[in-house]
Amino acid sequence: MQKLKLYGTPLSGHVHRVALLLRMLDLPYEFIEAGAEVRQSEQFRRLNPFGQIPVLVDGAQVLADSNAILVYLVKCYAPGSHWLPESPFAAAQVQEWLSKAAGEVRYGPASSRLIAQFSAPEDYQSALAVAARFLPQMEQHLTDREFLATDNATIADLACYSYVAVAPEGGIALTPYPAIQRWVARIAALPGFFAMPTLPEPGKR
Ligand SMILES: N[C@@H](CCC(=O)N[C@@H](CS)C(=O)NCC(=O)O)C(=O)O
Repeated sequence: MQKLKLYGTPLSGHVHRVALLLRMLDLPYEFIEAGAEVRQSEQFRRLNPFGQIPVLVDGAQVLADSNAILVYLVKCYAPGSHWLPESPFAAAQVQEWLSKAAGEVRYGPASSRLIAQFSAPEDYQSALAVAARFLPQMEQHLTDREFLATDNATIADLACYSYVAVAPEGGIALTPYPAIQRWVARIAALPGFFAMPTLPEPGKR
């Protein structure tokens, strides 16, 4: 039995970012499929009262929220590593992009994919507008940088990666953003990387 248990579904970018870090840190874990029915169960609500995935169970510790889990994993299993630098400035840069992952990425590219692929009751025009403001800023930021927060890959890159990489599945092309595309390829070349299962782009079914 694995010590680390990850509750999730393979198509969730929030789950994927955690699974990516687990694999990149070479940490064995048990993946427990937690679809809508499981998430509504009393047993799952005891793990996360918000009823959301991912949830990570590490022995007696139960953690929810993907970005919080990323911080926890580095602090426990790779402290002082490039994934989450200690210096105040670098740590703040990482936090800035973790916030963008939970803000602009969630309500832009992730929302458009949720609507296009899973008919989520969210506003498609609003999601496109958020993405149309955010992606050019991200493109500009990456024009002369390899990674988002420091010279090395950090948890901020993983947090932003999953939903930005699959933006076309929500009807948002990445072709206008060559620096983002190069960054996507850079993350995909990191040891331990694995891709999310792909979904057909809207209009290409
Ligand atoms: N802030 C949370 C958001 C997680 C989230 O939205 N998970 C989705 C799947 S991608 C979920 O569980 N949705 C079900 C629900 O909200 O009821 C995180 O970063 O983990």
